[in-house]
Amino acid sequence: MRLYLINPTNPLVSSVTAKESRWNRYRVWKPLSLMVLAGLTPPEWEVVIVDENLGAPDYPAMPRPDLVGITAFTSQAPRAYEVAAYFRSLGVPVVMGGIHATMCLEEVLAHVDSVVTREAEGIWPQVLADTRQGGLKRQYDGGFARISEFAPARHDLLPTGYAFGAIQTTRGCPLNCTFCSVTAFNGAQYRQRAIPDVVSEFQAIREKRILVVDDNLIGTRPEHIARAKDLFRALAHANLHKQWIAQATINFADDEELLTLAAKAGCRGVFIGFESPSPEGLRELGKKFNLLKGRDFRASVRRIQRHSILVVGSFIIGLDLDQPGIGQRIAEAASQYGVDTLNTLFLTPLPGTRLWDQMKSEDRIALTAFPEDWKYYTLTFPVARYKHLSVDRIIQEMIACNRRFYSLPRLLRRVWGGFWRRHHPLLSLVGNLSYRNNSRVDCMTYADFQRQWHDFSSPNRMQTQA
Ligand code: B12
Ligand code: SF4
Repeated sequence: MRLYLINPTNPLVSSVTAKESRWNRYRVWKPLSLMVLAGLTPPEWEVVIVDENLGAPDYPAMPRPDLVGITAFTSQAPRAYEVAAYFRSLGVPVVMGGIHATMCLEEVLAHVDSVVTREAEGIWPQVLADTRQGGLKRQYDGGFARISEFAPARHDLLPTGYAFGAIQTTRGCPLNCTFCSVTAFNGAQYRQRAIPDVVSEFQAIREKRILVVDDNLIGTRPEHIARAKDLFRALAHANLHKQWIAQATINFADDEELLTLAAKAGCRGVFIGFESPSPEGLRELGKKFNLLKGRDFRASVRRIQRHSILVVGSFIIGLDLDQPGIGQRIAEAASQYGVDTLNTLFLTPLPGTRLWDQMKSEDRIALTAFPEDWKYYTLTFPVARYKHLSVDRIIQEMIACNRRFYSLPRLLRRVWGGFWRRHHPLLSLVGNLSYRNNSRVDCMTYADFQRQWHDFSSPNRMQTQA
């Protein structure tokens, strides 16, 4: 039995990044979901993982599979449906799973033979058994997996050449920010894998650098932090010589022992969502966790950096309270906090989020010709109608934000500061140049997007309910 597991590209993202940027963002990260599915697949199946971010293969030249499994974030859905249509035209059954399939079940069912909602661990062997017996069902629900019983991902199935390997150590987030899909998709309960399993999977990863994909590696409660410390101790003890980056909330900075252990375990960078420069903005986004009284973001960032851990700060433009000038304000706030690199995104209603429900009820979702328009749901296009910012204005704000933060004098000052404080100046330089370059490529993409904007708003364009 032959199984193809496919990560579809987003042509919009990859056509820009592959052709014009040396730092193709989506080539560096491995599709962990498919490696996990492969790990859950019994040995009688021959598994091939296809990551279209490396270039779509010549499918007709490949041997005919018995089953195709496709994963997709929302922004990948249009291409996912093209791939599904091709294999279905050959009579090969196609099953789709992942976040988009879960949040837009009806739409996805119209394009594939079978859909697996939520997490696959508990149900994938059943899907494969049903396929073998010719009884594939239209719909399966995996629910929330018992994370303590994870099978290790198949890290051997993708070619080398990615900048980062990938691993997951926890799932779920209790915070449920308005714009984020994680609580709706993975649940509010923070679930942690057994530490020895994580260490041995770390060991199995060939890449020297690893992305820990957890939405919040350290969690929010004292027992989560205690577990994170145990994990870091175990990783340091195993002496793996791996460097890794992760996502965490700002409380990462609050515990010196945690930071020391993280650095010893190989942590080199952390991605932190600051989201908005103002407390009102944080309240609007439901990110109350960042509102802790007396929090000094600059001091917190410095404490992390003192352990030679770089900080990537993430912000969002397009909140209801954001007025013209917000781009500059974000750049200033990020500089003031002292983050090493800044990643600013447009507020985007993703299906299944609280923000989606709110904007939908207020008729503020602008790009609604689905599934085609999903390709713009990358958080790098303004797909909604924002309260105080027209489409041209919000794009200007984004450009102003990046121009200011990544201006050469600021960039050099940051990198020099890092050099002085000895926290990985080379990494900081590469990160800054990469973001600076990407933001220039984005300007060209915005120009195309703006040219097409009047078509987007045309009443003749098909409106499809998600
Ligand atoms: C790592 C990550 C990335 C990596 C992706 C690497 C890769 N190629 O997979 C990078 C950094 C590239 C990335 C990019 C983006 N990401 Co991202 N990312 C994540 C993150 C943090 C973890 C995903 C992960 O690897 N999980 C571990 C695996 C094991 O879990 P999983 O993918 O959910 O897979 C399980 C199930 O879903 C299911 N499953 C999945 N696929 C399939 C397929 C089949 C056939 C079956 C049966 C089951 C199945 O089985 C798996 C095991 O249970 C998630 C947050 C999250 N918790 O999901 C956000 C998340 C997926 N990203 C998100 C977004 C918005 C993006 C971007 C669009 C925007 C951005 N700038 O971040 C871009 C995508 C651009 C594009 N290509 O179009 C959103 C997606 C929401 C949505 N509705 O699409 C999420 C949920 C975060 C959020 N805040 O809401 N991301
Ligand atoms: S943005 Fe981060 S903290 Fe907020 S719900 Fe998503 S994963 Fe949790």
